[in-house]
Amino acid sequence: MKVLSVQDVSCYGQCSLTVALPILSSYGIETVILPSAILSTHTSGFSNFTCLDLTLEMPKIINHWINEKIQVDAIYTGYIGDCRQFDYILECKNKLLVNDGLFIVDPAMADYGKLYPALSLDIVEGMKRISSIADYIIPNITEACFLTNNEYKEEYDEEYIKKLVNDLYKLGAKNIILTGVSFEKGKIGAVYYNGKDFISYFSNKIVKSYHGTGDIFSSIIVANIMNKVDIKDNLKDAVEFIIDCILNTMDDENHKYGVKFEELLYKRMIRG
Ligand code: PXL
Repeated sequence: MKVLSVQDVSCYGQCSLTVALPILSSYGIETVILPSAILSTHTSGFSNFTCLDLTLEMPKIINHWINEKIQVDAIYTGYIGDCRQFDYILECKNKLLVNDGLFIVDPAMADYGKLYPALSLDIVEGMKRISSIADYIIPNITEACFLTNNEYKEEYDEEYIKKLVNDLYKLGAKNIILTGVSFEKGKIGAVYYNGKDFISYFSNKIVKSYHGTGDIFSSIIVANIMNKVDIKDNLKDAVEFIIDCILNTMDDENHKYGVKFEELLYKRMIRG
């Protein structure tokens, strides 16, 4: 089983490809990567980060793979810093994905009501384009609002969340997993919608947030989809793992840029 992941390499900072690779591997999935850029760190909470954009390398890599007749069972996209790359993502979908392959989009572009610092609104248009033809999308509430032109709210009810997932469904995405949802004080989780079933999983909220947890969440969701895990168990696995990661990190004052997920993956592996 092969998954092609298209997102950046943030060399330091535990997000995007440096979390997708180990997590997908630990779930037994061969991971092919198309790096969109190489950054010294991620862009939230670090200043003066370097960034080498890899847009011009993308067609060369894709053409080589086409010549080698390389095919993948799914494409999983994340943070994209340059809107020219959406055409290359679509080329991957058209030329590298097996016939019944899955196209999975994490429109990683925003949180807490705002776009990430290095991004502009043309990225939102590109994310709309690829989300509209996705088999699965995995946005947080802010990203869902950007994709559907809904107002971002910190306080909301179930109707608001149902409208968001329904608007995402109307946009064209076949399966929606909305993250960071909370209907009750002290609880947080994720909801799933496919045009008919509305499924959710909630756990105890820890009042601390870390960068990169969205990427860890999506990587687990993708890995479980590939392993044909039932959606309710999939939501539970991803939500509980993120909570464990935060608990495992929050006492370490020197570790603020991401979560310490590696020790937990290792513990899962030795427990079998
Ligand atoms: O985790 C999302 C992400 C990925 N890659 C880079 C980022 C961010 C969020 O800010 O800056 C480079």
